[in-house]
Amino acid sequence: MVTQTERSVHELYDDAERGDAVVFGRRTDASRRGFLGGAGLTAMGAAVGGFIPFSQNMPAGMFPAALAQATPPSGAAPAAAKGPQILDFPGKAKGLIVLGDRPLVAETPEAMLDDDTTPTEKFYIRNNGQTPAGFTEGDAWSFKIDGEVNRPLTLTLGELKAKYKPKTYRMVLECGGNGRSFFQPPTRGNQWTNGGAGTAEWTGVSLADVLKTAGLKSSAVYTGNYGADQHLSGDAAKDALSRGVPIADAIEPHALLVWAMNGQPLNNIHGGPLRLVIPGYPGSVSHKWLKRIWIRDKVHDGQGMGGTSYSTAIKPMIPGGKTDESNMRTMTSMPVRGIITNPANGAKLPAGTRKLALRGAAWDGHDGIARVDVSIDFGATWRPAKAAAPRNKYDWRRWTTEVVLPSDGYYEIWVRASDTKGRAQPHVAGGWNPQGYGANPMHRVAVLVG
Ligand SMILES: Nc1nc2c(c(=O)[nH]1)N[C@H]1C(S)=C(S)[C@@H](COP(=O)(O)O)O[C@H]1N2
Ligand SMILES: [Mo]
Repeated sequence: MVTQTERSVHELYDDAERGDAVVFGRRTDASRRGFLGGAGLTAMGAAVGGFIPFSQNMPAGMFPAALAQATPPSGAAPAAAKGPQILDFPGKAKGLIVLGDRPLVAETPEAMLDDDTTPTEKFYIRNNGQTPAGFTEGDAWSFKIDGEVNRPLTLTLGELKAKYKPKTYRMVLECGGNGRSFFQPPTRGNQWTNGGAGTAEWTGVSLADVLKTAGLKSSAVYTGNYGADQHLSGDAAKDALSRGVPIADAIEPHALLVWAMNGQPLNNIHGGPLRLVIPGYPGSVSHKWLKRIWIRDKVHDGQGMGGTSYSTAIKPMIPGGKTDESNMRTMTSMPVRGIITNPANGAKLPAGTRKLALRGAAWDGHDGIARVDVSIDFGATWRPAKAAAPRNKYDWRRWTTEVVLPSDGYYEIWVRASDTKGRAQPHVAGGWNPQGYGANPMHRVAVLVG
């Protein structure tokens, strides 16, 4: 049983400055402006395990990366002693972290997202309902399209493969709650760090081509997507999840009906025999074990639509404050995010190491990555990383660079990605909302030299 992961270290403190005071002792007024001196600095150095060359830039109220991630998510709670639970699942690599086992949810630590294309064995898992035991229909698997169409269709996977032109795109799939653990105060739900995302080669056909056969009526507004998985309660009258997208996004050519992942038949846990991949959106619209697409004449109102589900606040709300549902808007695009995939947080390097090669990835929902910058001095100075071109729209951009460390000591490598609209990752998670969507603070890794 996994019970400990609904909390984060930040829950220990009602505000970050008080957190600093508790952990590192009281800081002077000057420290609030960013300078950490005297006893505080000594304590901080001891806590992170070494001299801090750029300590004068260290922001008050921000947990050192070494402590934020080395501390089990539940902080001082008794369950912390157990530490994170490593996933043990057929076909999955050792090292994925279980965030929940009923339903099964597991994330990929940033350092395991170091491949150009995320191998299936390292790809995160997010289920909302019961995990199906596995389907044996193969190409006989069928699904239907009905509702606001001229010719309702039932198609088998075999017919899909035979009648439509297959495409392969490398695209990010990312859970809407990715980054949730960075919100303060914490919000309920799976406490993802940055690993509720992966980038695979998806093979299938454009949903647009199939919708053309069905013939969309002018009344078609939205899709309502359904999978074959059962609600957690086992109640057959309830859907595990039924979300949808506006028609314009359903007929975007990259929105695919997918039967292969990374060149292999789509496995059961990722939705095989057939799933949707609708890029740019929270992953929850990309239904696995696809059985039905109901074309609606209004915004779909299935399980996981409306209220605070997959919704962010229109006008900023007080973190932890009361929710006004009329101030909530369904998320239609994932925010910009950059991660460092090498070195791993907490890496210890030999004394005298001066040159450090960095690698990572950056992606966003729909606009594309414009630049990736890194800092080794707590954000005082930044330098651009080299970002590889995406293979196609909705691909991530792998980035690399090398930094020079002036001496031994404790460093934090920070990465900040910016999208083509000029939006960059914030220092801390902003836009607090009741269910914790869209947190994308800069990723930081702690590195100890010597
Ligand atoms: N049928 C069905 N499809 C689903 C889900 C689900 O619970 N049931 N979860 C969704 C969510 S919330 C995400 S983030 C992605 C995760 O896909 P993955 O498990 O292949 O990584 O699948 C989506 N598709
Ligand atoms: Mo998700």
